[in-house]
Amino acid sequence: MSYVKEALERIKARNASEPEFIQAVEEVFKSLEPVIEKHPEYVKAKILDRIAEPERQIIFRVPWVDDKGELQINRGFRIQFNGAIGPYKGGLRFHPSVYIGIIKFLGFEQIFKNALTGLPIGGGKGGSDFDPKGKSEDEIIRFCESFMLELQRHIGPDTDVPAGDIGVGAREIGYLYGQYRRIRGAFENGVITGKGIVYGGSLIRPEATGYGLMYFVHEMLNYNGVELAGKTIVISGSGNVATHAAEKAHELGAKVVAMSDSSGYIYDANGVDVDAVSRLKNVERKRISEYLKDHPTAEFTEGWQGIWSIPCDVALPCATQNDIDLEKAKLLVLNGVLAVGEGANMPCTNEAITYFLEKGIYLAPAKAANAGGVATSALEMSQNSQRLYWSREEVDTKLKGIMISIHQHAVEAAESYGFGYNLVAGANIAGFKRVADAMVQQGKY
Ligand code: NDP
Ligand code: 2IT
Repeated sequence: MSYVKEALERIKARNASEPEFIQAVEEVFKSLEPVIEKHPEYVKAKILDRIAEPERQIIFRVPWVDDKGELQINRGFRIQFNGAIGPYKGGLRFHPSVYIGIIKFLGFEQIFKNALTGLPIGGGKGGSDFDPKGKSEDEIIRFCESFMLELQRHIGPDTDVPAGDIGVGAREIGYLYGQYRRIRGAFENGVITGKGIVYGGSLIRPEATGYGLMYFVHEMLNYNGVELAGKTIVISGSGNVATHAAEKAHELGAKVVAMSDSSGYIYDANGVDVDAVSRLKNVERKRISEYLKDHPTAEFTEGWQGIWSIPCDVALPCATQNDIDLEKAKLLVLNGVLAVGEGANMPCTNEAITYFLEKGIYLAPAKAANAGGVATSALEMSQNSQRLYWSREEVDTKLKGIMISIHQHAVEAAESYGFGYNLVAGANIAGFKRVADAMVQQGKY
């Protein structure tokens, strides 16, 4: 048996109760056979066994008092997965589905994504099973303060730098940083990214994941001689990533006809009014069905899973993991989809990915296509270290350059290991090699 297969068997046996983590590992390892064959030093260093075992996992109690005066207990997580190329870096997810397997899959993906940006950031992830939905502002503050009271002892601008993810946006980052600053008694704002502009956030960071996704998809299509302008797009989700991807898609001349939240999806043949969705979901915190109040010709369908039955040229899953399975992938292909851009982390199952690749669909894999968010977080860290602010244009130009260079590196890595134009394999290989080389050069840890 090859070293890749042997290591995978060991990792599966050790993490049997974490299916999402195993899925993420299998997806990466699938691309690595020819790399391991060419690099015996990786086998000698047991690099696959090491890379799939987090350097450190922290699980903690988060007690907080709700508005009725009742004590609530949530579970907090931070996984410092790999620090070989920089301080641990990755978001915090607050969602009731969070458990160790979700944080591990996200942290594992983050290692390679961060390496692909070319910036000095290691892989980490954290979060809680806390559900922000329906909570009052005071409850959110009390939860964030309690969460940070414990987390603060494990993070710092040069050790581990969190940011947002599902359920954690600028509001939560503000409360988390406020508590960190109060405990430390110092203005170390490089400790967290996605901050408000007035206290050290970077311009373009809120938009970066969605914009970066569109820069990547545009580059992928352009490289293959296909125009993005004029294409019909379906986007799942209506949070940070989805709304900024939709905004940039319209700017680039494409038409977004459908978006969703966890309750259902809207279809608007005139093109979705992105400002309206963004206000509804991210400011008023309402359900997406309310879109119909001001857009009476649009349609709402209950249930978020049906969105992929809408015919489109480009599908952008920007909500959560395992959104597109084999069945939905078949439906999309049947309806003529040309390209899929993964804005969320692991939104396609491994069977769906294989199917899209077999059918010649251009597939922009998450760890490359959504890397613009964390890349701009690293740019925020640079500005904080310099105690300077860069202009909107400067950050946006850097972001665009990073997305184009990730595409180029993925193309080259895939070609040099015999995969042809396969960005899934290319992103896995390019990200993996940077981290593996750093690990080998640093000894046996
Ligand atoms: P948000 O919390 O802003 O938005 C999440 C969106 O997905 C909401 O519209 C939510 O609906 C919807 N959703 C539908 N089903 C689910 C489900 N089962 N679980 C959770 N959400 C669901 O998150 P982001 O936009 O920040 O993140 C979206 C995806 O992008 C995630 O996979 C995240 O890991 C990834 N990502 C985020 C980055 C960032 O910078 N924020 C960077 C790179 C990747 P509802 O409102 O009904 O809950
Ligand atoms: O999945 C991701 O890359 C993020 N949630 C962003 C992480 C970050 O540190 O900006």
